[in-house]
Amino acid sequence: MLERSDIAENALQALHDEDYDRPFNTQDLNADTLIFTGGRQGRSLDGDWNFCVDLLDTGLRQKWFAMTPARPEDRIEPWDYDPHAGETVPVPSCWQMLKEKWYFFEGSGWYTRALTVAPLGAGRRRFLRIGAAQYDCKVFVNGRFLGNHYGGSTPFCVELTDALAEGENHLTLCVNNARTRDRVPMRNTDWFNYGGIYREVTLYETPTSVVRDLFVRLEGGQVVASVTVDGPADTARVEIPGLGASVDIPLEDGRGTARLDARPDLWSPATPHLYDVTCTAGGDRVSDRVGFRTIERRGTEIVLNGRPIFLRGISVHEDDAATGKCTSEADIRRRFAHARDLGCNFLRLAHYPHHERAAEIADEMGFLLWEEIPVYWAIDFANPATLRDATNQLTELVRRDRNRASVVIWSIGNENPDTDARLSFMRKLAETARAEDPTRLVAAACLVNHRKLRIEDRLAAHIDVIGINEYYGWYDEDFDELGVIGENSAPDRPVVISETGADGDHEAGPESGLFSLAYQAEVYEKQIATLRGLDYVKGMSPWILYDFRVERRQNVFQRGWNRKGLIAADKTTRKPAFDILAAHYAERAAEEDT
Ligand code: GCB
Repeated sequence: MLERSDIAENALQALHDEDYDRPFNTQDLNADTLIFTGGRQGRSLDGDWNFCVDLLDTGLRQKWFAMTPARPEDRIEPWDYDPHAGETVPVPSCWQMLKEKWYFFEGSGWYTRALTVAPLGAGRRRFLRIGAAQYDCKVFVNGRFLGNHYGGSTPFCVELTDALAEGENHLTLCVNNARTRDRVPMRNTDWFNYGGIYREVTLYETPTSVVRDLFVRLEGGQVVASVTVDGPADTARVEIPGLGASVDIPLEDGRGTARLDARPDLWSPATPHLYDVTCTAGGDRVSDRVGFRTIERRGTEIVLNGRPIFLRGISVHEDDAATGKCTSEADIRRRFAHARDLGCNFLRLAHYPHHERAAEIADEMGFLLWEEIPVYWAIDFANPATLRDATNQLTELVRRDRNRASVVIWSIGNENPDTDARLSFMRKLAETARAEDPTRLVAAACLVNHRKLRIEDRLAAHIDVIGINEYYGWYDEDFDELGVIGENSAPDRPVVISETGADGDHEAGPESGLFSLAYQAEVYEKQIATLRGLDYVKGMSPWILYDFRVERRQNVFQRGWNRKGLIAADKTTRKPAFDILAAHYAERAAEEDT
């Protein structure tokens, strides 16, 4: 083999080096490198990108990212993929949804596009923001490695100030969706492992001082704003014109917090008041629409703006038959419209951070939200690298959405085994959630102790709301045990039934019994009747609004789908259980009004 250029410095080494990816697994694009983007005018980089799947990671081994555009006849060495030529795919998208042969593909996907920019003025900076890429994303510009992000559902930013030259540049993203034991989630999930850049990609230009973070909230009865600025600014000004309020915040090491003298009308599902907030610092300017409300736990009550509330909820995945995990404004609005038809005031956005538009729309429409990170099932709790990844995903989610009044609960895990390692891991996550945001409740979806038939989980002492996933009438056949659990348990804090339900196949399901629509409806009826008698149950989010795609469900009724939806995967066909839950929520809502 000849050695002709420095791309693959040594072609044989590229074949033999099994540490080829180590330099690129830096995880240095994380919560601390985010910039605040509310109110910024960005340049969309969505659209067609060159694309290639790469099962063997040949691209990292051979350094495809370092290839420059050339005509085939001008190249001096053979190549296995030309990132500047070949087929294109739309961004955002999930590759599974684009070609049948990519349906089960798990590995690296290479995205490349040209990016032409004007000269950057003196004292200006550029940042690239990727809304989400599943799961590991490595960023290269003009052949240079600029950073790596782990976590499939949170945004990340990379500074391009020094990396882009005037004129044409080449941006390459290597996105890898391989499931591994140490990740968050780990290898086994009950939702589909999509891959790709499936949320928006945007280029922002800022002054030297850039607002990295803005957190505005009601705390201790006062409106409080915290700002983080990267750059020479020594004060930040926060204004809420609708309240005639403003404050100059002195910055120390780029950070500052101050109170505003303001009396906002409170945000609630019935009165979703929002206020424009602007923040200026060193020539940079960002803005947001913020609602103000309180949420707390008092004994076994969940208390919104001083009044106990029952969460009439539904769980929802970000999944679509045609686009996978790639969503749209219309898709999100349809989800909320269906939730409204059900009579919900609450949604559980399972099991990972959904698109940020969801919480913005919930703010406008007046829904309460449970947001979650994918600490799901048997995460590698003893592994510090896994904790680091989970902590970063949680921090990115909280920083992205902590100005959203709709978000009332940060959920740090789902159905994890009650081990010492898990308890230590989850306590640290609860601490992170509270340190980043002391104004919301922390929850986790726990399991009931089936042996002792009661709600019992050591994590409960460290969270505010105990989520309980229980499937009496489905996975647990003896329905009567649910009543026994109810009697045996005396939790000292609110319980939300974060999941319950049953599969019902609307196309091929039998007339009766498991997988029939009739059986699904019966489970809902029985669940509602039993849960109604449990005083400490302060909400429910049954599983789930729509049927969703998943690899591990392959019986004749499932056919690759979890069929517990109240509505089928077409997002149109309602199953009978939908009306049963809607009738229950109508009753509950009427009781609250009286
Ligand atoms: C659960 C999980 C959820 C599953 C669901 C089911 O307990 O939390 O992710 O999809 O059950 O349908 O089994």
